[in-house]
Amino acid sequence: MFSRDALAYDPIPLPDHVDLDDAEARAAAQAFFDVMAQRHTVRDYDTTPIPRDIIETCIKTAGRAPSGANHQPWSFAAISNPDLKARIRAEAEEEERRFYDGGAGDEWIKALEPIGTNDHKPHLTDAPWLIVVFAQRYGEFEDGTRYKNYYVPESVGIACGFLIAALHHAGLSVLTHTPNPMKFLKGTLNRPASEKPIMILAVGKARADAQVPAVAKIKKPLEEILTVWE
Ligand code: IYR
Repeated sequence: MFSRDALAYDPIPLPDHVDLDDAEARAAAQAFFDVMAQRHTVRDYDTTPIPRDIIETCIKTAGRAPSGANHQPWSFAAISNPDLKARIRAEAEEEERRFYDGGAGDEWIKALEPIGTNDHKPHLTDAPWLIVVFAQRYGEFEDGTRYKNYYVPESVGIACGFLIAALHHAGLSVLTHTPNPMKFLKGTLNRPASEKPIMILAVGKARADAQVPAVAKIKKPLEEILTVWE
């Protein structure tokens, strides 16, 4: 997407300038907190299809994340095809069996106990969409020569945050799933050598009888996550 010619700095006036007064900003901050505080990681999905355009708009939002040198080092695969979802589930479960059968080590398995996870991943076929996020370790010009990307994990992490927030805002539930290792996704989804799978998001509506682990409601209080110097 980048051309080697368009490298000059060309400042333009800030588009979409926002100027809220303090009261408006306070109300907006609180309203967004209230929305995001209702986000829960969900493993029990309703199989009802979700229209593709909603997923596309949320991925466009992810694409508005800031990134190192604006290189946007991410790509997304959105999968509703039942056969492909089944294949990804089978491959992920195979990795997870190894993980839970000892690959993870005792400390990791103990840390996961209150979350209640195991190698059974029905959400990967129940959820109407899987979104696989890839990081581009380097970019390529049209002639095939490579350019470096910068702050790739940070940039892709921010894009994932935007995506999860966008999906939640659209009334959809998400599970961030990271089979370990997940290299198989590269072959299954036919990605170029530059791309590394980062996570699978299972996306859809939570089932009416969906459950979450009680421990998920325990969030660190502000005093524990913030220090202020005024
Ligand atoms: N990938 C495994 C294990 C797992 C690891 C962490 I860290 C979690 O927060 C949850 C699960 C799995 O998906 O079961």
